[in-house]
Amino acid sequence: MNSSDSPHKSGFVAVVGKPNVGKSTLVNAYVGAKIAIVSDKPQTTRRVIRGILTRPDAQVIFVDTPGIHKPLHKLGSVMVAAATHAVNEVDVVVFLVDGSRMPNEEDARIGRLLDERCRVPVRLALNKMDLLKPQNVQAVTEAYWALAKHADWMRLSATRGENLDKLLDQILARLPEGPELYPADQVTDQNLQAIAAELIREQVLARTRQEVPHAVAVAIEQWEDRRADLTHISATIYVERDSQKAILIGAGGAMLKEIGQHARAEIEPWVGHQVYLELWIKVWDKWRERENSLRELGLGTE
Ligand SMILES: Nc1nc2c(ncn2[C@@H]2O[C@H](COP(=O)(O)OP(=O)(O)OP(=O)(O)O)[C@@H](O)[C@H]2O)c(=O)[nH]1
Ligand SMILES: [Mg+2]
Repeated sequence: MNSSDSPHKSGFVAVVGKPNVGKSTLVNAYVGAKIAIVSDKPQTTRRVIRGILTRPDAQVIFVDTPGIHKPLHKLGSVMVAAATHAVNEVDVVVFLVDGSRMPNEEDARIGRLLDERCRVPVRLALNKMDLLKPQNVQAVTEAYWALAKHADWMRLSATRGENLDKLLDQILARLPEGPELYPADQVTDQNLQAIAAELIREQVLARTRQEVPHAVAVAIEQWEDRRADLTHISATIYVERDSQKAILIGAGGAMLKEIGQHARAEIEPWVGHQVYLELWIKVWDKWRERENSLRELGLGTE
């Protein structure tokens, strides 16, 4: 029920920016659940994912997007195209930047892209303010503001939850009146299998470096409710080379075991009961370069 007299609002908000600035962290914070995986590696998010915030007076559908970057392979091109497309499918765009450091050419390019292509209101959000040194506040703020002059701006910290309420107020001010578009208890548009695959990939990302995180994809092969309180999940982790497979297996299988244990603990609350997780690792040469492999892994253009 709406406690005030103001009309109920609903709409879509795309969060865009370069990789690793905290887009998924921000969406998760608003939704109150990990609907998008997070890592300290760039290009973690590969697909557009919706995260739904339902309150008595409004439903805000956040659209988390892959970081916009200069793509080096087919997967990268698909990711950037999806993010770019998202800015015109929404009511408001949040241009998220790493406000703890000065902008670079990637931020400037996204600023130009929004200027040229985006026809909806843009909110500039300077994330990671917890890392910003007081003496740099003015220079950093001015440098970003120069990239998005027409946008209202806000400094915030997605990890600490600082100023998220203020940014949300700015967003709500630009959302249209409208009814709930999703059931009030739904937090994302992804199905359980997609969430599970991502939670497995998150555990891989947390434990690998350099090229390995980028070379990993996860596919759910089997999902079987063996008892009312037990689901059996079998998943394949794809990598591009034998050397990467060896890293993921680890000495005596220790790495794979650790990935499985942590992923299972993350998946179980989503499933609502006990999960038996079986993981396989397969080499799929150059899967990121090919249209058919991307399609098969659910990363194609659709
Ligand atoms: N200190 C600090 N770290 C943050 C903040 N927000 C996000 N991070 C960290 O920044 C890193 C990247 O976060 P993500 O949410 O995965 O970034 P993203 O923009 O979704 O990245 P891509 O999906 O690769 O485009 C993670 O290590 C987060 O914990 C913040 O407000 N402060
Ligand atoms: Mg992300």
